[in-house]
Amino acid sequence: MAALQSVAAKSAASYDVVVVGAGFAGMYMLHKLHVQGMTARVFEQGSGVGGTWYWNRYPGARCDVESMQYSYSFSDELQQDWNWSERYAPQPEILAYANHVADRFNLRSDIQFDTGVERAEFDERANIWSVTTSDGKTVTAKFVVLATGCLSNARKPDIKGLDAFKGKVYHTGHWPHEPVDFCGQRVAVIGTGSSGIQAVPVIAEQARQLTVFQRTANFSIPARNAALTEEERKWFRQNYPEVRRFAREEARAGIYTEMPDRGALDDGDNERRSKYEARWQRGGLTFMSVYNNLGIDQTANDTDADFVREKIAEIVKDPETAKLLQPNNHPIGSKRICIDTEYFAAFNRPNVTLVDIKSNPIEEITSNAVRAGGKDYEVDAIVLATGFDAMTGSVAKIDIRGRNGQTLNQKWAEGPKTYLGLMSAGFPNLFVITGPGSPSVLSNMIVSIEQHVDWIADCVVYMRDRGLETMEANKDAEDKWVAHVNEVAYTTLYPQANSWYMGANVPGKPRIFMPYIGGVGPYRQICNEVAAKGYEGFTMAGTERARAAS
Ligand code: NA7
Repeated sequence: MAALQSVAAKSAASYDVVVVGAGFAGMYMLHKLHVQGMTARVFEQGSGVGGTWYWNRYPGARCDVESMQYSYSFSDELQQDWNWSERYAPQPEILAYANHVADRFNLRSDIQFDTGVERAEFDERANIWSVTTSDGKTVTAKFVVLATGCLSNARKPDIKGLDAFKGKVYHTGHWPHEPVDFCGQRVAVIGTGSSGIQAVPVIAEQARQLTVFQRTANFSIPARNAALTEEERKWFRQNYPEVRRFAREEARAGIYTEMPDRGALDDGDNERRSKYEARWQRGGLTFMSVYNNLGIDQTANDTDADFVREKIAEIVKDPETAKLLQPNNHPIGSKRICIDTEYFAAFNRPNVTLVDIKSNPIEEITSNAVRAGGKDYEVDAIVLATGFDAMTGSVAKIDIRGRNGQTLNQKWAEGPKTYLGLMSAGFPNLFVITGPGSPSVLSNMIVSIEQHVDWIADCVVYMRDRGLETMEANKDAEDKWVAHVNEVAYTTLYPQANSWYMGANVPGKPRIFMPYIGGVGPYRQICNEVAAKGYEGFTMAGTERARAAS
């Protein structure tokens, strides 16, 4: 590799690495590059760090992974110092944590805020990327790392008349920075995924009237959120080495929890019910790990789904509303399970109404109402909790051109193709953090982010040490990986749901199961083995020369 620039060359518009995005992935990537003495520039379209947690400021927004585990592990001092206040951190606290990390590790001076990356083009003669930003400037870099986030491209639905609505329209994924007060207002929430489910109970407390427009009922488990005690924090702090090791190496989803050793049908009805009840009382995402076959065996899954449907019927007083809220068109867990605080109970309030838009679709939005099934629901404000163009949406917004001028959008027209979710053939020195083809959104994101950043950072140092110019995924390795990702997905119940994992929430998006379902532990092992074999499946230009020299 033409000598990587020294830190002294920092002010030049040429860097070892350009990182796109200053969320948790981009921030840790920058920190690693600092440690390795590389020059880097991070471009971030928001005015601050935090990524998802910068944009998703809607009422009730909080993480669905427990705070003590949804946090960086790379610095023991950091994890010993930071005081999470609740079992599930609310958005403002996660954003404060992101800001603390940016300050503590001196990241800000290398982040350019309010700047989107619009184009990245690989120059095959010079082996260099040219990156053009929204301020009209172009910088060059040896490597580009896309830390663009999986749920960062908020999707506004194509509903007739939406732009003509006279009241305020909000999207949960693009919430205003100033406080939004719904007191005394009639509010519509469209969408009942994780964001809608978190927002509804909070908005219900403020609004005069809340109308929830539901297309698909979702499974949701009580979060049982509570203040963390000093004793709980202390337990984690003392046990972090094992908690983090387990999350990285053994867990499927990057979360420290029990690993079930039996299937749902191995227990009798009473035993099974009491286990579900215990997990329901405990609350949280690990509800799905009561048994080891809930994600793969339909009959086993039905026992779990039936339990949750019964719970919904117990909580919701009006039988008709309860029936509508009971999910019945996908296996439990085949869409990311939601966790909530009093979501179903919110429908017992006199000011909350559920409208089923599966059987009575929204026809249009008028200047003052949402019209569905021929009826006008007059509202003052509309909250779109309609999700994201997930996993690929933010990458697709950048005009990325690799070898022979091919764009990444052309290459991914029929679905994303990557080797290990890290690189795509034909796009040398371009890495994706938690990209499609890696465990990503099926895991505790911070565990997956740290694994990818460490792997990429090691790889860049490997190349620097050997004087290597380019690294690129081999087409055959990529094809095999894409086939493997699909094959594993189809051994599970996941593909049965019309989920954003499949791209099914975006009209016209190819239906491909995007994340790798093999589990973070096995996936990490695969990545480590690939690296140990001299980056098997990748071509590094100059490999032979470098090997001969060593
Ligand atoms: P999701 O999970 O994609 O949920 C979006 C919701 O919006 C879902 O209920 C959709 O119904 C609904 N939706 C989407 N488009 C429309 C239109 N056009 N009309 C009516 N309803 C619509 O996004 P979230 O933000 O809630 O959560 C994303 C992830 O963030 C979540 O999984 C966690 O990991 C955190 P549908 O199901 O498509 O029928």
